[in-house]
Amino acid sequence: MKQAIHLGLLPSLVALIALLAIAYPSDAQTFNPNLQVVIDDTTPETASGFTIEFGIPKEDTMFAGLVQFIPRDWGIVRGDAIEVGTEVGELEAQATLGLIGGACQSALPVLFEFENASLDRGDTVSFDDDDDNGTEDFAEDKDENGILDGVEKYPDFLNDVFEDLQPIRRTAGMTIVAGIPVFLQFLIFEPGTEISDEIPFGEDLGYPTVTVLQDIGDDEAEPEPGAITDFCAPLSTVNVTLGTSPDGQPLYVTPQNGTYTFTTIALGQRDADGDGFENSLDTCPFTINVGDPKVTNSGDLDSDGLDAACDPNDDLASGGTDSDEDADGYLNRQDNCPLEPNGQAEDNQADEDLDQIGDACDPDPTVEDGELSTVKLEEVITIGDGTGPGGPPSADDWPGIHVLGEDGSNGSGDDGGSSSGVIIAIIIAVVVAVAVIGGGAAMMMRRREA
Ligand SMILES: [Ca+2]
Ligand SMILES: [Ca+2]
Ligand SMILES: [Ca+2]
Ligand SMILES: [Ca+2]
Repeated sequence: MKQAIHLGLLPSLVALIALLAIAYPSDAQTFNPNLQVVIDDTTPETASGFTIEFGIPKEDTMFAGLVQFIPRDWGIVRGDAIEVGTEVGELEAQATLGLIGGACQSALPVLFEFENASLDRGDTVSFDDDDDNGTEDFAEDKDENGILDGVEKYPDFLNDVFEDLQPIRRTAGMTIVAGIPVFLQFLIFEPGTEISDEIPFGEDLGYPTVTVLQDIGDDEAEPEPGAITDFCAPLSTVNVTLGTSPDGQPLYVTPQNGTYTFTTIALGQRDADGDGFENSLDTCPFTINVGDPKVTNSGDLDSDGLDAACDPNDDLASGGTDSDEDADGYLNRQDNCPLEPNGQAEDNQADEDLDQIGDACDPDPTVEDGELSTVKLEEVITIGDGTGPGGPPSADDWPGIHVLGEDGSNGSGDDGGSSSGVIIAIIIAVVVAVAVIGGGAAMMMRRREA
């Protein structure tokens, strides 16, 4: 009965799809994120917070990486001068997800409340459930002091991802999405710290702030099949950073009278066939899609999540519907090779070049397919009347404030020989947690030994 109804609709659907195909030949890939920075109080040398809004419009590819820079003369109170567990801000996001193989169009609001987190790289906590009690160790509060262990201790994978780089501040928060603890961190490094080949980390840009979502970037992390099968644009985020803690301690201090630039460098995900759908979203990464994976049943007559452009059987009448075409445990929309078995029993979604196309179906697994679009966004902020020469706030007046080059931990110029031969996969700033839960959807850049 149900099938008969579907069949009746077939001719009109085919006609509609043909029309759409004519109207929209192949959309070129676009990546035009937007940025807005608002300072709470622009009085010079005053404890003040700021709000950063970042968004990606619906028609764009999702971002692969995001690093925000705080101007180098800004006053940043060091994380080790702020009590661990102190409330320091929050992030509100509206994410777009694909659930259980459906179109990527489900809006999900997410809220993270952030605390100042430990910088002690020698006192670590695991991102796995090492003690086998059913909860990942970072998401527990073993000493019951009200502070999450991932805040109180340094997640061990950060030492693998960033090697010997010591952040000057770490902000962390957890929220639960679909029953899964999702951990979001911001790590602030000294200006000039070289974190990725893909991003110009010029010292003049200021303090790089790297967003770390879950344990993306950890070579040891294993993807798992899950209910969240896609993570795509549109995305909107509002990140509120407090200037003063609830008990009155300054956290950020405005610089002297002058003008300053907040910079964001965002990388758009790769789209091998240039059809406007990034590889992670595109079930046919090398063929222009018939439909739009952000629209229900578009270009997918048998509704199995696999676009007609590469579905070996997109025909309802002959029973083509198969939400896991290669029967490897990953639904088509989540599978980085929907037509080649590469599930947990095989190579478990291995993707050596991190282009979101699995090794099992990547024509050259060591050469990335598609370009990373790079966008540099700048927002000029006026402090005071903006006529002064600028400069940092006085360290004498603001205890605990970071002074450039003073701690020598990882300042510019000393990182040339410091990294080992290990390839560092670094993160991505995915503001919303769910990408990783989507399994195999790790979005990352990597740093190679020079
Ligand atoms: Ca395609
Ligand atoms: Ca299909
Ligand atoms: Ca597969
Ligand atoms: Ca690949």
